[in-house]
Amino acid sequence: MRFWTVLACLIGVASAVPAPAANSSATTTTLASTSASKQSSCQNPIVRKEWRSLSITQRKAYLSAVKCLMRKPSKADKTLAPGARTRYDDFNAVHIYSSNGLLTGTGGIHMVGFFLQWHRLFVWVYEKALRDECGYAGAHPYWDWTIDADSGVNITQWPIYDPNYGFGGNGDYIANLNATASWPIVPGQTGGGCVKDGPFKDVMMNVGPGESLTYNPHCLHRGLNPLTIPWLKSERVALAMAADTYLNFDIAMQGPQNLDPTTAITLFHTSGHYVQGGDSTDFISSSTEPIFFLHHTHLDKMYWDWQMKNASVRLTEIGGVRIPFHPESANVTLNDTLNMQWAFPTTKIKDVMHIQKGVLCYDYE
Ligand SMILES: [Cu+2]
Repeated sequence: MRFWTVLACLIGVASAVPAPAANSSATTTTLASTSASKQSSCQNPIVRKEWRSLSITQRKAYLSAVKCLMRKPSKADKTLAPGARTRYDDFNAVHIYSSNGLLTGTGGIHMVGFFLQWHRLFVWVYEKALRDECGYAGAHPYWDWTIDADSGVNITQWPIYDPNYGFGGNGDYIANLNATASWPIVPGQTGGGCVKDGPFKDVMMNVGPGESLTYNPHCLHRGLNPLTIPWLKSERVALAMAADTYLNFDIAMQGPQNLDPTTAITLFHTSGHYVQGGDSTDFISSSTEPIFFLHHTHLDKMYWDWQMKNASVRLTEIGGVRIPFHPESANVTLNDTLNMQWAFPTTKIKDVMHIQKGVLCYDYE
């Protein structure tokens, strides 16, 4: 019920709240141009592959690099993220910190025109940490959930949830999730408790739930949700890929500005989070779930594929609101900036529009 109330409230007050001239993500620093000019040429882009195209050895190497981030000490700005203890917490905290403002409709990185570009850069920075700090030699994998959704295979048997070669499966069944969860629970979750097997069974997440950045060690919660599967089928992606403008593509990915809670689950950005259930359903701290990064890499691949269908237009096409649920707020431009807080220099949107130019250097298989 809270989602309904919160969303109804923020839509209700939308027109009464003056849109700030620029939000925190529109702050420029000279670091941005420094980092952009550093990578002026991209000769050997690393190639991102679908999770099951990785060999078992490569999957294990990826998973142990993620666990390495969960052991390495935090480098986060402790005034902003006092609860962060590990490098994984740092990334979770960047997402939590940057998501602030969604519930009040005052800012953040969701339901805004730069949602896709912010998450594109975020995955890049995470991929860099896996490679530079944890010895991962590969590119970041993506999870194409359409393969699983189209297959008809029982969700508990999906390779991504494999206990030995994947992220592990469901959490313990919790009867009354609504009473304890940090985010309103959509129907259909089959678990909700701590993950019981796989590499993340005993890990501790120290920030979240919701907007909390204080020290709060907790397990990774999951509740696999088969009711999300119809929204993850390839026919849904095909509809998005047929979008004629950036705005329509963006709406197909994350929803319209008058997003209704009952339709949120029918949009595959949301359903790709909700299918894991548990922490993944938390709009603010969904990054507690390590699959977050494979889901968002998949969204980025779709965005790239869509851009390449009409590159001369779509490599510079941008738009959408700067402030969530504020249709009257200024439109996003290529000179607006993406703020990764302490994790990466502030970067202009135009420097992440091409995945082999500006600050980025990767490709998709
Ligand atoms: Cu996000």
